[in-house]
Amino acid sequence: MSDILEKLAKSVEFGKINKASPYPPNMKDQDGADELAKRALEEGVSPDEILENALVPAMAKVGDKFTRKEIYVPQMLMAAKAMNSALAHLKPFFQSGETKRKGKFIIGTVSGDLHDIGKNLVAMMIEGGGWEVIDLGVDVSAEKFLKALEEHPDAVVGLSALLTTTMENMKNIVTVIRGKQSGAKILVGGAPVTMDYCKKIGADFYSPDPQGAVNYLKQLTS
Ligand code: B1M
Repeated sequence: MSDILEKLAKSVEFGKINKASPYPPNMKDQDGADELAKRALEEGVSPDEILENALVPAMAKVGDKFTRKEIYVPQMLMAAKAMNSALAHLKPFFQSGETKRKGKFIIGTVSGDLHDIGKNLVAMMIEGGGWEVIDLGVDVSAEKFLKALEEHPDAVVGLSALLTTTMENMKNIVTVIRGKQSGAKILVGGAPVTMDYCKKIGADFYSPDPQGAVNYLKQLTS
């Protein structure tokens, strides 16, 4: 891995948001994820490379350390903030592309779940694929998804869940949507979700990553 990507990955892993941030104390006055992501792009590193070779593996390390109880929620939160400051620089690249909209896509993280980094990435890539994205945020109830769908009846719906507990809420959301809008297309994703689970709860498609979600939407319009 190049030096800059290595430094960027460390910034995310240890929650160093930007140079001004005093956290973590041993990285004081060093560039953080904000400056390093900007510089990597200026040096010609592609947004995909930054994401796949630095940001995503860094977050995986954070998760592993949390599992081993080497870090706790506050450190995980700082890592997420650092990741978001880097992602802000990548966003324009993922959103560029076609201006003519292919359709609408409603996305949200399901009720009880506050994780939004993966959901935001999916939203960015889908927007970059030419779709209008209606992002309902995190902790989104079945009623809120339904209301959005009533306002945008042709939209495809995307549900994200990161917890094994909140994944269960997907089932209720799919049932409520099917009860009122039986023809709606529902895509599900997030680390604990599988194709088997997707079938079990009656959703239409599961994608493990943003590209699979983009491909699914492409296939719907072709
Ligand atoms: Co949380 N957390 N967290 N957390 N957190 C996990 C998910 C966990 C696996 C960590 C661990 O134990 N190793 C664990 C879940 C265990 C489980 O249920 N099996 C966990 C836990 C336990 C918790 C709390 C319960 C901790 C506590 O309070 N004791 C708590 C729950 C809060 C809540 O939601 N109610 C909690 C809180 C938090 C923070 C708030 C501190 C923070 C989130 C900040 C934020 O999102 N703004 C956080 C973080 C950062 C993580 C980890 C470290 C990183 C998540 C992440 O952003 N990954 C995570 C461990 C891990 O993932 N390794 C962990 C990077 C992101 C790019 O990947 O989100 O998987 P991901 O998205 C991917 C794919 O899944 C897919 O595409 C994305 C890009 O490739 N995808 C879709 C996602 N949505 C999709 C939708 C689609 C298609 C694809 O279609 C619609």
